[in-house]
Amino acid sequence: MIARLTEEERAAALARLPLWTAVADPDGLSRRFTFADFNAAFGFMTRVAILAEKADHHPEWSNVYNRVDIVLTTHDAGGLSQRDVDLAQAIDALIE
Ligand code: HBI
Repeated sequence: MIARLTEEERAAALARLPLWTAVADPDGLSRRFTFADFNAAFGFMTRVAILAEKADHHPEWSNVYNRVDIVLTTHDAGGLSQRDVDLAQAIDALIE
């Protein structure tokens, strides 16, 4: 059973994820990615999809042309869990 992060754990996680924003409903993390064009955006989504499958943890996301909005929340925990933090860090590593 995966647990929601405590307030202290959330604060520590957010400090390490400065490009992500805490959101409510769902309780999670959000980040907007903007690329040169659709092709680049979709290529990014493909790489995130591979990460998500490997982690068995999947984003809630939308794509409009060169923009990808990602929300990470853990359905099994009913909110923000360590799996979201881990996936956010892995996604950030794709971009750096
Ligand atoms: N992805 N975001 C998210 N939250 C989950 O709870 C989740 C998931 N991907 C797969 C998954 N859970 C499986 O563990 C369950 O569907 C069995």
